[in-house]
Amino acid sequence: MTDRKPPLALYLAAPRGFCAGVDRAIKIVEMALQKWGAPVYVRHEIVHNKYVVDGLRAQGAVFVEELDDCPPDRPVIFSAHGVPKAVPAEAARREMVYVDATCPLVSKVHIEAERHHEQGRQMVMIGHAGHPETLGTMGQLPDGEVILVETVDDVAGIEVRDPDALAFITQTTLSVDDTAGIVAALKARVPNIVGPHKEDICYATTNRQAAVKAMAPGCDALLVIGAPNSSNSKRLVEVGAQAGCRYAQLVQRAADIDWRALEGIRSVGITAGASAPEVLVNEVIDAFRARFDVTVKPVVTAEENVEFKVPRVLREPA
Ligand code: 0JX
Ligand code: SF4
Repeated sequence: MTDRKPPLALYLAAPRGFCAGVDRAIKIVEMALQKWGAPVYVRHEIVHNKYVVDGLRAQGAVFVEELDDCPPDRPVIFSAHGVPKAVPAEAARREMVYVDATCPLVSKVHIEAERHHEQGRQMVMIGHAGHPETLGTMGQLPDGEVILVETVDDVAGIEVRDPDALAFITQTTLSVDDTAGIVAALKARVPNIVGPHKEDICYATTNRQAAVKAMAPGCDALLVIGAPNSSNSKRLVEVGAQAGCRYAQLVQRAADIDWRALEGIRSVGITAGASAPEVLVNEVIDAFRARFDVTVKPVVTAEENVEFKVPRVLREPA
């Protein structure tokens, strides 16, 4: 009887984990806690990750879903996913101190939507119903002005006011391939539809999916570190499965790993969604090292050097 561990090639995706928008949003909460002290309120999870949220909560952040759940005399921060226009408007009406941590790449889509609307175009948004980013982006325009499309099949059912005055925008965290199919269906149905060059999927989403695509076919299993409510993380699992990995799973932390399902594997791919911190990646790698003789093999498909400025001083609205 030998206690030698079985060999395992551990493919580690790069880029993975935090994107520039997540980094900025978390820093904004930390700066707010420093400036104003606890409690600082945050409308919705600042990013979709329990470890991050629990850490900020321990420092005095209070996470709520609606402005109504915030006292008027404490600062409130809006999450990285963006908010409908009515939210900052209501905060201003209540004379609350607020800071908007919406990712600049989400704000860019908000501006696109407004521009199309001003130019008289009806809007289609490709996104997931009920997701905070979709609610926030659709909420930039008056009710009923944006038609939500989630699938290729939805395209046939949309009611177009004027086929020469239609535009589309997208959520930033969608599957690149699935979205290309929906955009193609929209263009086939309404040839004069206008929109971005491809879609509004951000660099971080695109790069993380490309890394997964590169490694998935050669992996017996793929683990994506991320939360069940994290759109970009869930898309990485789908991309891995579509790219040919037979066992692709989302795990929040090492404790979630189903080791029985991984019995006999010779290779595993590891990546992390844009809201999952590197400390959790290391935790998962350590859990594999405890059970296998691990050789880490980085799979680098892009280099990222995007950084978004964090306001040096968090200002109160005038
Ligand atoms: O659910 P999402 O992927 O939109 O959000 P998450 O997991 O918090 O990721 C970072 C924020 C992304 C905004 O676009
Ligand atoms: Fe911004 Fe993209 Fe990160 Fe979302 S995933 S916060 S859009 S950089």
